[in-house]
Amino acid sequence: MSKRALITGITGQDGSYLAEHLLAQGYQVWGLIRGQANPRKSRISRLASDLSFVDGDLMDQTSLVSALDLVQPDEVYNLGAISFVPMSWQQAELVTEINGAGVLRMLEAIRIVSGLSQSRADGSGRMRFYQASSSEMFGKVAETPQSETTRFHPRSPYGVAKAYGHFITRNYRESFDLYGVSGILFNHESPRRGAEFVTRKISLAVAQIKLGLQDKLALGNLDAVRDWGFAGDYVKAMHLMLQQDEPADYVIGTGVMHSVRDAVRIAFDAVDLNWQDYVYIDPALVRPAEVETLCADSGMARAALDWAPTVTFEELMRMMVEADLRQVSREVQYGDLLLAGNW
Ligand code: NAP
Ligand code: G4F
Repeated sequence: MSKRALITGITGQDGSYLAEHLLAQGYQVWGLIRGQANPRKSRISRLASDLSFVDGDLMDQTSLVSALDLVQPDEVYNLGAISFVPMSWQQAELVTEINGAGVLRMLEAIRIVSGLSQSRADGSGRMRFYQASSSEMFGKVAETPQSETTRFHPRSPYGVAKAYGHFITRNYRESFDLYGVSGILFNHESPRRGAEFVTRKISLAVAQIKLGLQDKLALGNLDAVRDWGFAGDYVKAMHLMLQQDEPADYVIGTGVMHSVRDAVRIAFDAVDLNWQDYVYIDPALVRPAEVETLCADSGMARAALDWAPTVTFEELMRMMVEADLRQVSREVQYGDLLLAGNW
């Protein structure tokens, strides 16, 4: 019998790569879809035609119970969230509801559908739960690099909500013996990354500038440093975490730091342009409280999961620029409006 997985956040970057990975492993995969006519459903359906869908929303407890009852998954991957950090200062309450309380709703749905006492039972056959925690929880970092034992100091309402989701997952593991793990993932990108995030904003702008469709690129803090990896590598770590005998939380990253300035330079170099001719600073894009640096110590995941990243940052940025050059050229050729969300 093939395993069954339910993924929230199926229409997002990670949901798409995880669905492809699980389908390739022989899983039956369901994606939780919210909204009346979610326009991103057709995009993920095109990529993964064997995928099934079930309606639901992390804001709606009953819909999660119904979805789990219908699908009866072996594994639940909770990737659904408002993931753009600046939005969390604009709509802090909504972000807290989805990214924080939404985790609690899913954990409760698992308890309800499993039978409230079952989650204390022998452990075989119980639903396993993955929570998408974030390096944003480290915020104003207490040490470098950051590991599973580094204390949290989140710098945004997003980071605070993710810290709640992290601790409630751990608490349900300790309170109810629920098989729940959190992956503390550092920034991961791909050609499927949303156009609002800095790497994709850069790769898309570079493609448009190269093709004569854009003059300048406005950015915020060029000195911010991140540990950036490839999303296709990181979803494999999510899956591995749920295959372990004992549930535990893991840090996932490359251990290599780069600045936003590095990202810009590599991307413009890829098309033989000098970034200083095009990039300017827009103070409105600087955040009220910044996470200045992040760097992962993934020693535990490398040892216990045998996981390692396969794509360097330079390769990643070039991959994204090349993908955007192809996409923008196609859109010019066919006279479409620029649909940055198209994969
Ligand atoms: P993404 O591309 O922004 O996707 C977010 C997903 O969440 C979308 O499918 C969205 O669906 C869904 N969603 C939003 N509100 C929802 C709600 N109320 N109920 C159910 N689903 C909802 O994000 P991503 O980059 O794939 O990241 C996946 C997860 O990992 C997120 O939880 C993110 O916070 C976390 N994370 C990401 C990174 C990273 O670098 N990418 C690092 C650490 C942690 P709609 O189509 O309905 O909007
Ligand atoms: O690409 P970003 O928006 O990603 P950020 O804020 O690090 O968050 C991402 O990674 C987290 C993991 O640590 C996830 F939890 C979260 O869901 C998301 O996927 O910004 C990266 C850096 C920031 O320091 C930002 O200030 O780039 C800096 N930056 C400079 N100019 C900019 C810009 N970021 C954006 N989005 N746009 C700019 O113009």
